[in-house]
Amino acid sequence: MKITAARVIVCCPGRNFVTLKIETDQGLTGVGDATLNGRELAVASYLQDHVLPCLIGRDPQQIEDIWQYLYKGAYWRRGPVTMSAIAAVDTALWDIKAKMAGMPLYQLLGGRSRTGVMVYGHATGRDIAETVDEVLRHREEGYQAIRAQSGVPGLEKVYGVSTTQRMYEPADGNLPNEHDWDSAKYLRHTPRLFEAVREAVGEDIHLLHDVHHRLSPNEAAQLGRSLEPYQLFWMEDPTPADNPQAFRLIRQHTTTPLAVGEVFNSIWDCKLLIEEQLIDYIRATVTHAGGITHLRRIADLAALYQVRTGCHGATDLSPVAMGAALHFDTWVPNFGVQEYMPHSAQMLSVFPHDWRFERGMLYCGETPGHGVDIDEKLAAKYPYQRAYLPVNRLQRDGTLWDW
Ligand code: EZ4
Ligand code: CO
Repeated sequence: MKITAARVIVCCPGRNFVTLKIETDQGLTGVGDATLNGRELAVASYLQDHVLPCLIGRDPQQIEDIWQYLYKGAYWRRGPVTMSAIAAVDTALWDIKAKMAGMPLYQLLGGRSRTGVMVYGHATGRDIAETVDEVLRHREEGYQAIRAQSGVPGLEKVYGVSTTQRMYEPADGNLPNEHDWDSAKYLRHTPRLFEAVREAVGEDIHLLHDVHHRLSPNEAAQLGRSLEPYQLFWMEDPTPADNPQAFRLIRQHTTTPLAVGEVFNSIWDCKLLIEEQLIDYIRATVTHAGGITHLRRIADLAALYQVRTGCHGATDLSPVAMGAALHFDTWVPNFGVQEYMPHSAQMLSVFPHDWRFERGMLYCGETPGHGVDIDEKLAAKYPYQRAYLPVNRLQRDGTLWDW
């Protein structure tokens, strides 16, 4: 069996997606997601100019060898661009292999560990009252786990809170927008938010919160402590994990569970955090951490230390990534939760898929492969539009801050 063609499709049905499609001499095709929010064309070029020429003629069944070839063979290992490109190839190859076997991907991985995938939704509001309403609305829709974010008094724009609409799109500017930040205001406000949310929603709903890398380790420890009465499912990205040792300090001071890893690309980013049991959930996902082949390795390492998975699932992970993630989640023994930020109808229309949402759960389908394809004709109607994630500056003096 041979790979006969491979194409990179960049489209913008409401947001940018980079998709790889691989064709074989036996008529089977596979797709993989390579979207790197705000840096899409770098991955498209990496694939198009440097990876695809090496794929033509190879046996698509050799998933492991192709993974090693692209990872070790480049000499320049890791990094988001490289690992997203490898992920797209890997996901497309698993799609092909599962189609060859006539099985949904989760069967090929080892079979079903659960009936469905618990997801958490995003409840955001400009103030506490709006966030409480959104949390209650999610509960009505059947969500068992809900992430709560709200505007902070005195700050104009903060992470995850749109001033104009209910949903937010992380990459919201044709040039980077600027947000403002003040850790003291945020630290005062957030326990009040969770006091109100917990009071309104009762004890049975899992509550999550994303700090988005903005606190120092000591501030993160303070926040974790102040949130303990509200029994969070997790506190996400409390401080940048560039220095994983920083989590020792947070861990010593709070029992609020910690989740990290949406910007991780490799098992090496996860190693110390997992081995020292400094986190409870690892958020690496298929697209940015080297595909199914590498994510499985991360999950197996995590399982040794009772760390569970919590795959990133914002809208910049395409419906293809969601399909692959759901097969992974259905199989992985140490599953925790899956993030779910619904795509728009327009985005979904470009990616025919068989996964479905029902009352707080996502279910992968039974179609052979990962169950997601791309409608290339429709994709061609939505050309790439430059879009950036915002940057974050301290309100006090404009110092560029973590986003
Ligand atoms: O900011 O996916 O938990 N989810 C998140 C996301 C990220 C975006 C970045 O592209 O933090 O909203
Ligand atoms: Co996050």
